[in-house]
Amino acid sequence: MTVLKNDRYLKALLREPVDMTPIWMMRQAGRYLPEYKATRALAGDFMSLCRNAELACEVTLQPLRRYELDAAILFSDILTIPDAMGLGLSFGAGEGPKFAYPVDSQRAVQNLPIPDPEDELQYVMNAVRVIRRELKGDVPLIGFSGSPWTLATYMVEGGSSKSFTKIKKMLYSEPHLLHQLLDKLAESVILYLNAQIKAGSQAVMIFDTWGGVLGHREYKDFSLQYMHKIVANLVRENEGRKVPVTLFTKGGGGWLEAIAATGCDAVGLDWTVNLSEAKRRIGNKVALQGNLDPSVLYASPEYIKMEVKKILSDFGQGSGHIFNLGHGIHQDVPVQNPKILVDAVHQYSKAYHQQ
Ligand code: 1CP
Repeated sequence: MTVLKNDRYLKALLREPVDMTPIWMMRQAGRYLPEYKATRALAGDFMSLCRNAELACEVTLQPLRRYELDAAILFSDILTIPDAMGLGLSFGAGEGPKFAYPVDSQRAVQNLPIPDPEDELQYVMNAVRVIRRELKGDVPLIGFSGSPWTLATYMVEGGSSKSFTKIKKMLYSEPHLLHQLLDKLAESVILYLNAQIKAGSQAVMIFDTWGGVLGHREYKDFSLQYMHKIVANLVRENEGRKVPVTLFTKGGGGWLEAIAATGCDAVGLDWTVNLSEAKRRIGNKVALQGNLDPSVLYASPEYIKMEVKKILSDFGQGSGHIFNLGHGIHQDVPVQNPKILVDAVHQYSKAYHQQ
């Protein structure tokens, strides 16, 4: 078993006792950090940064140098899989992702290959290996993937969307075709996450950023079912330790019981859910991750601390909580504010972990 200097995050995911509540921040490496902007400029475009293992490692470690975070997350993107399937991903300056060849027909779905993680996606595994080496056992490394549904939204819409009209049209007019696409994506995600675990990721997380735009029946059929299949097919142990799995559906507050029943170790929550209610509904089965509104990082130090106290008190005594934002950090938050957040979580949570 690799000895970790700080394994609070892994312990909390398995609801084992900890000295304080661990914290990391979704999208903790990114444009709110001046050093990130400098490294990204060095790499050129965003995908070149992801493809360069040394630079991807550098940006992964940047937030850990500033803040006492309890986990590192692989610097990459959820759209690496559709890119490896040949859809031609690009990020224009200051724009969201775009695909040159969106999935718009039966033929397009049939022609999609299932990427080999140690071939087309080897650059991701290389980044995992370099980051593990450079972390030197300080904190665990989180690997990740998008959920099949969330990946499909980008592939069918051709990029980001607000209304999701193309994929919803496919859902309601050609459901079998969408299921074929989701099946291929689930298979690809299983291979991808298992390869990340083999390469050294000590926990994995599935981002279902757009699950919340689905109707309640459609969520179970078109998103949750496929995440369930992924969870069931992951290699959940490596280096003599359990590899915990976190599922995060943004806007998934209505489905917490069903998400927890997939066999995952933790459920990620956005800020629309009260942690104490979530704990009452599912808290003894799985750990909970969340759930500060990322916009609180615009507030004063006093306000940030007050919000931390409320969330810690919502969860209450004992292990099983991983503090996080309810979604990714905003690009323009003052760089000193995450330090206030991280230190407050550690300081105020000690009282909840006295045995
Ligand atoms: O210009 C830049 O520097 C690119 C901005 C950027 C960054 C920093 C993108 C493009 N991706 C990333 C990194 C990233 N993406 C990480 C890195 C690790 C970390 O957390 O520090 C992770 C985990 C992601 C995951 C991701 N990408 C998600 C799921 C999580 C979430 O925030 O909802 C999604 C939806 C994406 C798509 C994506 N990639 C990039 C952008 C700007 C977007 C969002 C587009 C949209 O809003 O639809």
